[in-house]
Amino acid sequence: MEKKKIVVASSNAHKIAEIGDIMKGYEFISMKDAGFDGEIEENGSSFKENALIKAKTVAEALGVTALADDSGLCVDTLGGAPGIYSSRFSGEGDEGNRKLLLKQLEGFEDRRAHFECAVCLYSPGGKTLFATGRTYGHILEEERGNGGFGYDCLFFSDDLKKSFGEATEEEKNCVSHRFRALEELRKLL
Ligand code: ITT
Repeated sequence: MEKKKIVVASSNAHKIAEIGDIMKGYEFISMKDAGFDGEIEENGSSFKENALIKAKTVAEALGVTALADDSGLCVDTLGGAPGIYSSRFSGEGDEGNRKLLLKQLEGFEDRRAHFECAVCLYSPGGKTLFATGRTYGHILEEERGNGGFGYDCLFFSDDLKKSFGEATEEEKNCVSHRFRALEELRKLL
C-alpha cells in the first residue's frame, strides 16, 4: 500500500529525520522539497501557537496537509528559558546556544530541565490536530556525546540515564518529547 504523504513545515533536517523514524507508515517530505521556500515568522507565545503558525502557513500555501513541530528546552532555574526561543537563544546557532546555556547555569546546583514538543497537523479547510510531549532530565556541566542535534549533548535523560548525545537514535526516539507528542498525535489520527 502506498504510504500517505505529509509535508513537514520545518527547515530543520534533524527534526524531519526524527519525525520520519518515529512515525512509520507515512512518507514525510520537507517543505522545501514540496516547493515552499518562504519565511515563516514564529511570533506565537507558546509551542502550540508556533506549531499552528508553521503548519497553517505551509498547508495554505501549498494546498496540502502539513505537520509542524515546535519544540525547545525548558530549564527550571531559568524560569523555563530558553523555551520557545531555544533555536534563537544566542543568535549564533546550536554551538553558541549550548555555550550560553552553560554560562547562564554556572554556579547553579538545580539543573533540572525538560524538552517540550508541540505538533500540529493542519489540513486545507482548517481541520487541525494538536498533541504535546515532554521528556525530563538535567543539564550537564559539560557536553557528553556527539549524537543528535541542538542541546542533546548537554541533556542528561532521566529515562536513559545518559545524555541524548550519547544515546543512539533508536534510544532517543523511544523516550523523546517528539516521540511522545507524535504518539499522542497517532492516537488522534
Ligand atoms: P523549524 O522551526 O524550521 O522546524 P527550528 O530548529 O527553528 O526548525 P524550533 O523553532 O521548534 O525549530 O526550535 C527548536 C529548537 O529547540 C532546536 O533548534 C533545538 O535548539 C531545540 N531542540 C528541540 N528539540 C530538540 C531535540 O530533540 N534535541 C536537541 N535540541 C532540541
